[in-house]
Amino acid sequence: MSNHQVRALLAVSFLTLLVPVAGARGEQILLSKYDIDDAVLSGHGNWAHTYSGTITPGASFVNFVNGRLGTYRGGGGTLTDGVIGSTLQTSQLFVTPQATDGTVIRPVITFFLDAVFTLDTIDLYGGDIPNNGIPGELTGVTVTLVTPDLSVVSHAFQTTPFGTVQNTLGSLVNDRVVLGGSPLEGIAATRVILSDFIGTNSNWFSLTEVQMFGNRVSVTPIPEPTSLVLMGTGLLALIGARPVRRRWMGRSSRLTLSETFRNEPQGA
Ligand SMILES: [Ca+2]
Repeated sequence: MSNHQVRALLAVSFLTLLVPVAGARGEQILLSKYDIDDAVLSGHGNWAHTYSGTITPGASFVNFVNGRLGTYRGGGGTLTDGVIGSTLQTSQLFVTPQATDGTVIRPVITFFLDAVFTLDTIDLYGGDIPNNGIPGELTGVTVTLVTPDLSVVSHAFQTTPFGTVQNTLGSLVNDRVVLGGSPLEGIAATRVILSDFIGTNSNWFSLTEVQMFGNRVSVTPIPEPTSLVLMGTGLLALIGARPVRRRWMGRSSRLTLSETFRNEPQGA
């Protein structure tokens, strides 16, 4: 074996060491709170859920029975309480893409992470309700990662059923999103947005718990514009009236975030 071949072999071996083990899962990420656009208020179709944040009721609709949309902000509840529900009263019912009266309904759920993470897995638990056909019918979802500097990266995923409980249609009631090998692999995020849910029974799907796994990333916090303005004021006082370079002006991706979604998520 020539020296060149040895060097190439060593390089390949080193790279192999750097590649994460397939299927390896990082730590479970604490989801401190979540917002929802186009939630269906608790009680529709006798399904119930809890939410601790503010709930702003929206349009009424008819989807076989009466229902009402709501905008949820700044709280936690059924989706992150650590309980895998086994009843209609412990799993949140969603409607998409539209109700039977034609009302367009596009749920968007924004999860706020307690730190910066790269994600490897998102588990969507539908509810261990074997005598119902709604949990587990999801087949796809779009995942959007919001980075610490508020740029966004999205990818549409097909989900993989997992677990042991089947619904009345024979589908496993849980669905998994694997980010490894996707364009979202290795991207550091502070928020995770789920939207464009595909796969329903009639036009319903359900979630009783959402769990995310990944690796904690160490980053230098980026000052918010307000603190930069304050810092700029202090600098101006120190150095007179010389203009201060406003490096945050380059963060045009902030526009992308609010343009992508109708309401920019609040909080962290
Ligand atoms: Ca739960």
